[in-house]
Amino acid sequence: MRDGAAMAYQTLKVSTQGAVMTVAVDRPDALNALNNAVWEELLDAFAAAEADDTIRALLLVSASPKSFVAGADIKEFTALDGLGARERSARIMGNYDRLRRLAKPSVAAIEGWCLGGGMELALACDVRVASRTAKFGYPEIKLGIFPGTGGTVLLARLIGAAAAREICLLGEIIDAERAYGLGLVGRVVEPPALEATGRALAERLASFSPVALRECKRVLDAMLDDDMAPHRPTELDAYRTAFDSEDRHEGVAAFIAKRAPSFTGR
Ligand code: CO8
Repeated sequence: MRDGAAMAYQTLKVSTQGAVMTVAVDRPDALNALNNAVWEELLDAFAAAEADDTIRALLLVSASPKSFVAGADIKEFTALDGLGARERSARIMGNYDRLRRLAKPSVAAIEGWCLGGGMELALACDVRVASRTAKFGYPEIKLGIFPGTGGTVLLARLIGAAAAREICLLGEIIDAERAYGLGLVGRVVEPPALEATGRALAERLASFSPVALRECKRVLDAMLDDDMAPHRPTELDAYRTAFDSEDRHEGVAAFIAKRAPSFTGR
C-alpha cells in the first residue's frame, strides 16, 4: 500500500505509514462499540494487512481520547436469542483468533474506554500500551451476561485465574495503573506520549525479521489455542444460557433506558 494512503471504510479510520498499518474504530456516537459493520470492516482491514508484503506491523489506536472501544454494540443484542448469541459469539471468537494469529505483529495503543469486547480486541494484540487515563474492564456482568466470546478463558491465561475472576465477576472499571499491575498492559504513558510510543513499538516490531516474528507468534498461539480449545464449547453453551435468561433482557433494557437493572435469577 502507498505510504500515507488511507483506505476508505464507513466505521474505521485506516492508514499506512512506512511498514505500519494504523487502524481505529470510528463510531464516536457509540463510544466506538463493535457492531456487525465494524467487524466486517475490521476483518477486511486485517486481511489487507496480511496480504500486503509492505506492511509488517499493525497498530490499533483510539479514534478519539474518549474511547478505544466500549465493547460490543449492546443495542444489537435486543434482536438476539440464546441460539443466535451462541452463533454470533462463535463467529466473534474466530475474529479475535484471526487478529491474534495474524502472521504480522500487532500493537494496541489504548486511550479512554477499553471495555468488554474492546478489551478482548486489545487482548488479541501482541503488545499493549495505555494512556494513564485509559479505563479497562469487563462490565458484561451488569448486563446479565459475561465475556463469553473467548474473553473469559483468554484473560485467565494472560493474567492468571484469580485476577481474571475478579475482573469477570465484579465487572469493575479499573484504571491504567491497576491494569499495568495486573499485566493487562505492558506499559503506561502520559496521554501526549501515547501515539508516539505506540508507533515506536509498531516500528520496532516492523524492523525485525518477519519470518522470526511469524514463527514466534505461531508457537505462542499454539500454546494459547491448546489451552483455550477444550473450554470453548462450555463457554458458548454458558453464553447461550445467560443470553436466554430474563436477567439478560432486563440488563440490556436497563442499559438502553439508562437505569440500574434489577436481577431476579430467572
Ligand atoms: N453499545 C452500544 N452503545 C453504547 C455502548 C455499547 N457498548 N457504550 C456506549 N454506548 C452509547 C450510549 O448508549 C450513548 O448513546 P446515546 O447518546 O444514544 O444515549 C453513547 O454511547 C455515549 O455513552 P454514555 O452516555 O453512556 O457515556 P458515559 O460517558 O456516560 O458512559 C460508559 C460511558 C461507562 C462506557 C457507558 O457508555 C457504558 O457503560 N457503556 C457500555 C459498556 C459495556 O457494557 N460494554 C460491554 C458490552 S457487551 C460486550 O462487549 C460483550 C461482547 C460479546 C458480544 C457477543 C454477542 C453475541
